[in-house]
Amino acid sequence: MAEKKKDRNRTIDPAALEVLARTEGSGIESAYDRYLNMQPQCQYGNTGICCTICIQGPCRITKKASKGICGAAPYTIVARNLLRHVLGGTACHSDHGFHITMVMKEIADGHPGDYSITDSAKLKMVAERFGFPTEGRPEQDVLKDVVNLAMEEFSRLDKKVYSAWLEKTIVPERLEKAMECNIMPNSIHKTIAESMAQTHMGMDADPVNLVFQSLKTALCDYIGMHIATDLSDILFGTPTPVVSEANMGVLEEKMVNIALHGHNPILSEMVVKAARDMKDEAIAAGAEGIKCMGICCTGNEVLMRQGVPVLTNFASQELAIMTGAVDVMVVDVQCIMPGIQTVAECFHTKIITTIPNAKIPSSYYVDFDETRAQEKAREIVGIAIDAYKQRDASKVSIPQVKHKVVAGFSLEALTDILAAVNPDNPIKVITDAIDSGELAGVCLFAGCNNLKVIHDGSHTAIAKELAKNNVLLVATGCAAGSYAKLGLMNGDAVEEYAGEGLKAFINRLNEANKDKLQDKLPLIFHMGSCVDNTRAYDLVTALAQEWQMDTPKVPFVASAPEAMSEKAVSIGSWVVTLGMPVHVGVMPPIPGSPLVDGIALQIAQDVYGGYFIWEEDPAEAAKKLLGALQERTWKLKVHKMAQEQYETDAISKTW
Ligand code: NFS
Ligand code: SF4
Repeated sequence: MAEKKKDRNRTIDPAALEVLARTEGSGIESAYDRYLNMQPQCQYGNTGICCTICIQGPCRITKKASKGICGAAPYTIVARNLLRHVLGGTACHSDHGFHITMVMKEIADGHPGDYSITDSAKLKMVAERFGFPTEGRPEQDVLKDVVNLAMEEFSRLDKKVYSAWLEKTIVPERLEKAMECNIMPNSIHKTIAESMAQTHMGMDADPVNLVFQSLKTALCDYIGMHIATDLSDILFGTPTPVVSEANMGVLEEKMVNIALHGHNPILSEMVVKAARDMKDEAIAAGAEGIKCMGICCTGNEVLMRQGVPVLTNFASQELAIMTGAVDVMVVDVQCIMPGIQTVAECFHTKIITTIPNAKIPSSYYVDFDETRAQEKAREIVGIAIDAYKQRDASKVSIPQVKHKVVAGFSLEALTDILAAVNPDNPIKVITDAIDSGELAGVCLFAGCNNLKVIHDGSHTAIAKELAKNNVLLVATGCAAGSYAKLGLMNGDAVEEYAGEGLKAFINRLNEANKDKLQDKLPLIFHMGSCVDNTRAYDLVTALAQEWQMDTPKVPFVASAPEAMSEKAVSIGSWVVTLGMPVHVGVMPPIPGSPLVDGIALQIAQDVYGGYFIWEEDPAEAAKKLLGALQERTWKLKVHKMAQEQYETDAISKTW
């Protein structure tokens, strides 16, 4: 490990490697250089036993100082830091959901601006989920009901009323569990405030209490994300299969290249539209046209709905600029390295920030006012066309690396594909394949890049091993970005990497859908951005409903091989709470307290059925994920046999 950390080429992405090789010694710095400069990283911080909650600190736990100045024990410090991480993630996802809710409110109030309802069927589905009448009512009235409920999900103060978005999207046993443990949230903003207070100096010192509050906060993360996905679908359409391309080879020398980076489709959808409308202006400037391409989750959003190609994922965002071919990188919120501005200054690239709480010094700032969305998007595209004229051809070097991507698998789209095999009960196509042993279960790959491990390396190694062992694979976020870039999201990858069972399963779907699909189904199904992890969890819920059991029995695992952000911590925490084993491929700052570590690894399983697996080695991680699936498929078989033999109705509730 120590040797590896001296190597600047911490990636397996051939496009990233090419850019790194070309810029070696140029003085243009990226995260790959700064990671090396940062070594060795502080072991107190790494294990979670550093506290900076008050300014008597920093307090670090050593042999000589076994407690903080206030007397906080390591378990308090670790648990409190964990809750702060979950809080950061929850606040970010929820703010994203809230932003979309506010745009929807304008539509409901009759001030749609440049936005409109695209997916009436999804609006109906979401409204009916909450019992709002839809038949014969104007769409705007139905939307008003949904938006008012969404707003309450953020702001409700009544202690006796609980989150409807959570209650109505999980199985009843999970709801019971959340109520029983007193972690069922009333609303997002109330819980965030509660947790912030709970982590102040001299507040909660009880690690178990802090961990439960982390889970309650994480459930708010789920609610905020689910709202974000549902409302984005209503606004921009529920994704259906699309064919596109990924990696830096999507940049084109003769086009105005616009990189869309961040998370919220409210902005990126508008820029894509403006770019389509302004082709003539680009031609007048000497280009052949305008090409939009995505980075991180806003890239996933516009890939899923518009087929916009993927430029790169989190760790290599600065390297994309180093190709010299990006004219504008327009960003909204989250996962935007401030380092992009410094790199852009070595080229003609303009960085455009757009959101009041996510600015970068020296960048262009275009205040993205949703009431003038198209006008603002056109302003951004205009800056890109101007920048194109200043492009220095001698600095342009585009790695010729790209792969075909088949994406767009919302749960609705997946259900539609399954329905071609079993129109009466589509989800049974998956449960039957697991029951028969054709599939070994389902794995969701999620999460970021983290240069503590080799960029894209853990993602791909684990996925290939699971595919070989017939696990059905779905992905979101920058994990999906890795697979798209490296050619694992197309039909060829099925031929190359799928085990016999998985291959037979996917080919059966291909065959049944051959008149409908533009291309063959991929090895790994792209379910969207990080907020769309709720799509993957809705799949868990659908499987549990079909088997008529609680989620901890479903042979489903999640893996974040290269987790980095606070959002990854909050997602991992709700996935565990909702019953799934979650592998994390980068050690989180927890082992400084064996007590909190034990809760995450073991006690969580006793209480919730879900638990964490920390494993940095990809081969070991694959074994552990397969083991977790095997345990569940084996138990499922035993329960089913007992059920048939003794004619009991439901599968027992315990796991
Ligand atoms: Ni998710 Fe998406 Fe990527 Fe990680 Fe960041 S972009 S919200 S946090 S780095 S996967
Ligand atoms: Fe130190 Fe306690 Fe302050 Fe933390 S809260 S910095 S442990 S004195």
